[in-house]
Amino acid sequence: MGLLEGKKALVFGVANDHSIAWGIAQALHEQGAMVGFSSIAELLNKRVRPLAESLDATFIEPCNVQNDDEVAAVFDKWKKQYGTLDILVHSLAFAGRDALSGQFVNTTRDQFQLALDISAYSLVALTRAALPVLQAGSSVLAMTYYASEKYVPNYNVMAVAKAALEACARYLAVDLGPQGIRVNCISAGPIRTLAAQGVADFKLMHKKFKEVAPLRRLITIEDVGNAAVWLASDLSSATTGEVLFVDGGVNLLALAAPDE
Ligand code: NAD
Ligand code: 0WE
Repeated sequence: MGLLEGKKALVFGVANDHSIAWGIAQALHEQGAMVGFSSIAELLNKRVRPLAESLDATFIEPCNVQNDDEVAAVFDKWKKQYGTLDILVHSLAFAGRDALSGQFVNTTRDQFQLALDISAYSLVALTRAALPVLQAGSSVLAMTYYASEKYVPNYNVMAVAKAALEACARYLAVDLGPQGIRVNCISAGPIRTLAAQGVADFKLMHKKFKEVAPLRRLITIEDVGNAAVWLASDLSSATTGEVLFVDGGVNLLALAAPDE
C-alpha cells in the first residue's frame, strides 16, 4: 500500500522528462497518488501530455502563472472534476536570461519584477486559488535553491526571488496552519534540467558539487521526488514553513573538506 493512496496531486512546472516536477510527479504516482498536470500552453501538447498520459493523468491544463484568469480557470476546473486537492506542487521559476549573468547591481526594474512575479508571487497566487479545494491534511510544496541564503555566481535576481519564495512559504504556512494545510520548500542541489541549460559554468558547478558534497554525488530528480513524497504524506504531519535540503549535505559546508 502506497504512502499517498487515495490522495490527489496537481503538479505545476513539467517542461520535459528532465524536469524536477516530473521527478516529483512520478514519485507521487508510485506511492499511489492520482496526479494532474499544469504547464504553459506551448509545452502542453508536444511535451507534457505524453508524460502525463504515461501516469494515467486525466487532468492536463494550461496555465501561465502570470495570468490571474488562467490560474483561476485551472482550479475551477479541478474543483468541478475532483472536488478536493491534497497535494499542490509549485516547481517553476523564470528570470530573463540577461539577468542571470554579469553583475547583480545592473538588474533592471523589469527584470526584477518578472523574476519575482513568476518565481515567488505565483506561489501565493496558486495557493490562494487552490484554497477552495485544499483541506485539512493538504500539503503545498515549492522548489527553492540555496542561493537564497548564500551568494552563488550569476544566480543574481533569482536569488532574491528564491528568498522571497521561502518567505512566502513561511507566511502561507502561518496563514493556513489553523486549517491543517502545510506549506514547505525543498532546496535541491544543481540538476541538469531545461532551466539549467545554458547557465554559465553549470558543468563546472556540477563537477565541483560532486567533489565537495558530503555524499560525493550529484542530486537526481528521483532524490527530490522521494523527499516530496515525505512532505506530501501524513508522515510529515507536524512540519510546515520549512526548507528541506536535498543537496547531499552541501549547505552545511563553511569550507570543503580537503581531498583524502
Ligand atoms: P524546468 O525548466 O524543467 O522547469 C521550470 C518550469 O517553469 C518549466 O516547466 C516552465 O514552463 C515553467 N515556467 C516558467 N515560466 C512560467 C510561467 N510564467 N507560468 C507557468 N510555468 C512557467 O527546470 P527545473 O530545474 O525542473 O525547475 C523547477 C524548479 O526547481 C524551479 O523553481 C527551479 O528554480 C527549482 N530548482 C532547480 C534546480 C536545478 O538545479 N535545476 C535546483 C534547485 C531548485
Ligand atoms: O533555479 C534554477 C533555474 C532558474 C532559472 C534558469 C533560467 C535559465 C534560462 C530561471 N530562469 C532562467 N531563464 C532562462 O532564460 N536553478 C537552481 C538552476 C540554476 O540556474 C542558475 C544556476 C543554477 C544552479 C543560474 C545561474 C547560476 C547558477
